[in-house]
Amino acid sequence: MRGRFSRRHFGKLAGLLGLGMAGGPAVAEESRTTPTTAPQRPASFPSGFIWGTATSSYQVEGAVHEDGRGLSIWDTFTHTPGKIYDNSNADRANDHYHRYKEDVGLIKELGAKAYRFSIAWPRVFPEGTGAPNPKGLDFYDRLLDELLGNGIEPFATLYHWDLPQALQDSVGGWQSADTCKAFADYAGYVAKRLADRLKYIFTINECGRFVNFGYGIGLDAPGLKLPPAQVNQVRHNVALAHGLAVQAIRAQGRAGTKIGPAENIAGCVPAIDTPENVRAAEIATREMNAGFLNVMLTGKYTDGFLKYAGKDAPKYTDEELKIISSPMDFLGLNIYAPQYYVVASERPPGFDVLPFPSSFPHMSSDWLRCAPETAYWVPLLAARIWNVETIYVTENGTSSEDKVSSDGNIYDLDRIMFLRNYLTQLQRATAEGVPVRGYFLWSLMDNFEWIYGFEKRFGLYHVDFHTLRRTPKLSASFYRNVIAKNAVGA
Ligand code: PNW
Repeated sequence: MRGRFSRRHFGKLAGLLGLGMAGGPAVAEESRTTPTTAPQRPASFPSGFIWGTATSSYQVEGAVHEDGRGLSIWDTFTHTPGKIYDNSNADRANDHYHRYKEDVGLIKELGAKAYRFSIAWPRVFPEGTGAPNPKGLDFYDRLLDELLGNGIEPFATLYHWDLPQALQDSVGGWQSADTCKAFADYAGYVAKRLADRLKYIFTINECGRFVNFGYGIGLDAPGLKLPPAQVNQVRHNVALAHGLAVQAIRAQGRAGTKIGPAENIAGCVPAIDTPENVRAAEIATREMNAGFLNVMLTGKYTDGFLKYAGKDAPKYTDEELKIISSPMDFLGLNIYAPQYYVVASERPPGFDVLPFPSSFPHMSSDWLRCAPETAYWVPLLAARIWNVETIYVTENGTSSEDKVSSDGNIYDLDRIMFLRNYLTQLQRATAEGVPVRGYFLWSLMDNFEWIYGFEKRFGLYHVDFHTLRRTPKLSASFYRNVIAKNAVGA
């Protein structure tokens, strides 16, 4: 062995990394002989809990010019100078398009039984609408077979931000209801073609993020800074597209296909968990998610939302609200950081939002505040407010510096700390009966992190973006252990 570890240390590490080294038990003599109190009870998840990992098409596939794929707004955006921090693009990314078999092998190595990926709309309809590309679904056909052949359940997202550029050019993308119609056609087509093997479909990933960042403040593709009334109309159109897609999948797919969104719910956490603050967090969660989740699940915009929007409120019909709230089968929640800590207030609507102190800890991405209790409160409040019976955590994970050590390993202890704490809180929720049925760790492997390019790494597997070699980080061993035990702390 190389490096500065003693043999005993190395044995321990090797054990952790699952290297099967004959290092001997790395347990100090005294701890073997000291009488212990009752063994620590592992915090188990419900039986049948689905453990998975996640990626998205533009972030991993590469092969942007292959097999008739059209351009997406992210191709255009990344090739516009100044938009991406490290001036990179995802033309090649992880080359998952060609290496998917190896990548399915990585999922299998973790023992995960589910994989959330996304389908690139411009592969299927290069112009967004009109004639489908005859080769457009071939890759996903192969991927589905490979996953199922390895005992991994596919969960596909239809829209993870790669809007066909043609729709942006012709009708202004999500500014137009024509895009909602095109999305529904695409959703129906995918369902018709793949529903024999694809049983779980997420409509849209993180409406909240791409509407605000893409159309409001211009940081994400397509880079627009529209006035509030137009952003609200985009928001409404996206919600409508979700509802139309649900209907199209029901109409053209198979009975029993499960459908839902994968939303970055604006998580509102009680600052101190008194009954009054918990009630305040509930009110806040409803109001802060009025534009997407609440309207999708109730068919109404809240009074607060409409009052706040005032003259800038979106234009809509009652019929559209019905479509938006088409019944779903589950709620998918991306859970990273809390949006707000709240306390009760005497003033309507009954909560106050507290400012974050600058010393609040965050992970390697500065927006990713480390607040494990988010994984407890967010699903609990969502289930309570909207009375949902099935929740999937569709994303959770963290970026980390992930330096490769001199011994070739990546000791991402901060990621393990993050996951251990978030999963402990998630387990607490399931133990109290919150209906979380599965968890998708973001991400299977390092990939193109949008405006941060390749600078931010979220993977369980490290990717060398020169050689494209995948290497498990220590957190991959951590997650494998969680999955094997169906528990944290075991
Ligand atoms: C999500 N924020 O994006 C996306 O669904 C993934 O594609 C992405 O790679 C992952 O989370 C990690 O970033 C987010 O600023 C981007 O709060 C930014 C935020 C949240 C989610």
